[in-house]
Amino acid sequence: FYLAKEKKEKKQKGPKSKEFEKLKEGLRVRFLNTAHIMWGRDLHELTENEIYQTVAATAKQYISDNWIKTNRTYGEREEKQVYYFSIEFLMGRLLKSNLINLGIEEAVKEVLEGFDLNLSEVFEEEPDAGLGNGGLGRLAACFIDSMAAHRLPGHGCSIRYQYGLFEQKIINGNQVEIPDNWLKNGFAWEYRKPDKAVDVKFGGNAYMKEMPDGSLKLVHENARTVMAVPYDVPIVGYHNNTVNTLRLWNAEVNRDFSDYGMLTQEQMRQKNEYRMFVESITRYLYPDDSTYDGRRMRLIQEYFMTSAGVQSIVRHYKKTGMDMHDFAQKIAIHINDTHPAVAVAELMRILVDEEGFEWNEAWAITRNTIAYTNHTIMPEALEKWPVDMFRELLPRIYMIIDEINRRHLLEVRARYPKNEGKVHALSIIQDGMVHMARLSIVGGHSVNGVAKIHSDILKDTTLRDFYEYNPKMFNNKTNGITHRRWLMGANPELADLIDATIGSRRWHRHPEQLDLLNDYVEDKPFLAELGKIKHLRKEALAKYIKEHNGIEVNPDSIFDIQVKRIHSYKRQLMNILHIMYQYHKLKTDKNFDMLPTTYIFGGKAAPGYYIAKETIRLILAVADKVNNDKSIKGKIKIVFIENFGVSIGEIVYPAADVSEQISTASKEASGTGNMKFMMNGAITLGTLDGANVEIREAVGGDAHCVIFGLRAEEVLNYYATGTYSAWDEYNTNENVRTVVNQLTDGTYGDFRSLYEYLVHANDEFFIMKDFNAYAAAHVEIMKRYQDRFHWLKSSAMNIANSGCFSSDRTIDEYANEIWQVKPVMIP
Ligand code: 4GP
Repeated sequence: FYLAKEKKEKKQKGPKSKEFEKLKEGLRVRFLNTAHIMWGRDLHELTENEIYQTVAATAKQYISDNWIKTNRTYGEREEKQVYYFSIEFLMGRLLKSNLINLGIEEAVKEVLEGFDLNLSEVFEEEPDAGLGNGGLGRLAACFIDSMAAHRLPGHGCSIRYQYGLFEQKIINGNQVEIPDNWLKNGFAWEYRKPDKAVDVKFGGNAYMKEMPDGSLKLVHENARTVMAVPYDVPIVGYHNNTVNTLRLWNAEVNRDFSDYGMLTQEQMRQKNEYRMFVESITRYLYPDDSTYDGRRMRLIQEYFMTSAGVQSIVRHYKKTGMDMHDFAQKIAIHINDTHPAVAVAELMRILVDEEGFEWNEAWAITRNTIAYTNHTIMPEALEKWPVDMFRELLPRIYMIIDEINRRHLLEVRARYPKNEGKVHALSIIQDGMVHMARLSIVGGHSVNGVAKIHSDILKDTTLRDFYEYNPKMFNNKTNGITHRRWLMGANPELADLIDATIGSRRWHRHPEQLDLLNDYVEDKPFLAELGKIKHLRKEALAKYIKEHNGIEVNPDSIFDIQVKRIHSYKRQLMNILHIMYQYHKLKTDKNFDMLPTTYIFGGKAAPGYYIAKETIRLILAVADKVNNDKSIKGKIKIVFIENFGVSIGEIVYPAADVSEQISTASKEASGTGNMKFMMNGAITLGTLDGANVEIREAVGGDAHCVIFGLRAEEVLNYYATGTYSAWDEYNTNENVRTVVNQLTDGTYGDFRSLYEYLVHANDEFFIMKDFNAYAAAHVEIMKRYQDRFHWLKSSAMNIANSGCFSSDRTIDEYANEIWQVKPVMIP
């Protein structure tokens, strides 16, 4: 750190290059002008938020030239384009990453200092664009960052939700959900494009009508038309001139809608109802799926964004003058999980109904255009829609899916004569439901999982029949994270240290070159600096915790962190039960000792997910008791960080010593938090699940991570044979029984539902079964932590071998193996 800091200071003190000074002067002038134009007031009269908006607007001036140039180049050169459809894009804040990508962060910082303004404080004014729940949405955000960084013509398509994922407040020891009104001061990065609006149709009747010449024509009558208006967000490439587009769709009333004029009461009522319907479409991320209407709204959202997206792609494509027959050579559409799976039928609809293609040709184009990624094997997330709901909402789309399925089953029956079992397993429409994963597979040319083990499980179990039917289309693309945000942005001191140590910044563009650090993993001066930086990040998190939770934590204790959505399979419950166990030992066993540890949790529970909310309540109740017990001399501190999201993550990941990745093996498709921790030098304490398997491989085995617990085969075998008995486990495992009993004996309050869930509902995710192994893994962690040299070496090994988990690597694989797109230089 000091090495790096010294170098940086020298750089700062020395005469700056002329170019840098010119850049600063340009920025200064633009900044002042922008402030005057936007607000009509003097700089010193502006609020902090107005300053933020001014800085963002200034940065946009450096972006827009390149945006225009990028679009022009793509069009002129007729380059193949990728569109990444995702119902979530969890972008977080954009100012810092845009400044980093533009290469003007340092200059902006200095210009602001000239006005007595602090850039870090300006960053804090930006609301997180929380248009996602968790892994899937954050992955999409990392992917568009990497596409732009690698000059790939790749764009995002999603929804402009008026309210993002709820804001989590902890009130009286419980999670409370507050609407996330993130747009209240406007979104600085969006550009409304009303001229690019398209119409999306819902409901009505669709049928084929015979024309006088004997041909058949599709008629779709009495549909409700919703206007989809795009809001475009520029996605800035890293130190190149590429600026791609994230297009977010907003639902608005029809062009000819007006509530003026002479209307009868009935007409007024209909208008109001229509307006309410339209405005509800893009209001909330993830409408309440516990009700029929909530689920129906989700399907409306899915078709809304997908139809708008596909229509606008086709429209733009035709405008460039290219031949629709070449569509699949020039366009790739990626569907991020099944939410945009209706793209298959929507593209067919456009090709057949509007462009006059014959079915087979349209089908070939559609299949060659579309590819699908699966993100979870959790059955509740594998989308199925009741036929009745589907047909009523999307009559023409249903007709098309029915026809796709009819033709598909003809092939299936030819392949497997007299095997109705196969027909059942492979049919898109089955038992009154439309199966979206099946539609995605049949209608595309590629299916991938998101980590090796996950892709294997898809082939062997979840999608086995489809794998046997068409093995060639299955592949794996292990997830990644953008190292620009999660290392260079979140941990600049570490980035500086890496630069100074390996004597090169090439890894900024080629993250695989982080492996040059492998030469230094035993270098004592380097390790000493690494240790200091970790301490610095821990102090920063301790300060955040003090300010937000009022809890004093010791930066010299082990920071053991689990941050992610709260879900039974992720087993936050096992984590807190183990802390209860340690506390119990401290209180009752004189021979027991442990290293001081700060256990940090963060994550949101879905509003209707009772067990997850009870888990939060338990964590908070245990924290309350343990943190206030002076007799244990601060050996354990427990912190629940409220409202965990992208921006808070940027403070949390760099501060971890231990990364808790403890899902039941086979359940976590990949995980990406595990990669963020690793890249910042935390040691993984995990099961052999998701990308943990590959993290272990990358760091060279068990010496630099701690693996425990049931393996995926064992878990799947227990499920298949039904031979796990939680009751027996409870009765024979004393450690577990002691703490599980504390759920109901009043030690922390009444947590009967959790007790029942474990003991009588058969502990679905093997918490009790894995408990002893988990406790032993913690003992191992503490043993290793005491050997400072080896601990730091492990930390360095993790950083040095994290390059393959950059989303730049992942995106290159998608580009080469699925999309067939090439980088395009923007002049
Ligand atoms: C998540 C998976 O649970 C996680 O393992 C994976 O890393 C991530 O997708 C990105 O691939 N799934 C979801 C979801 O977020 O909504 O299904």
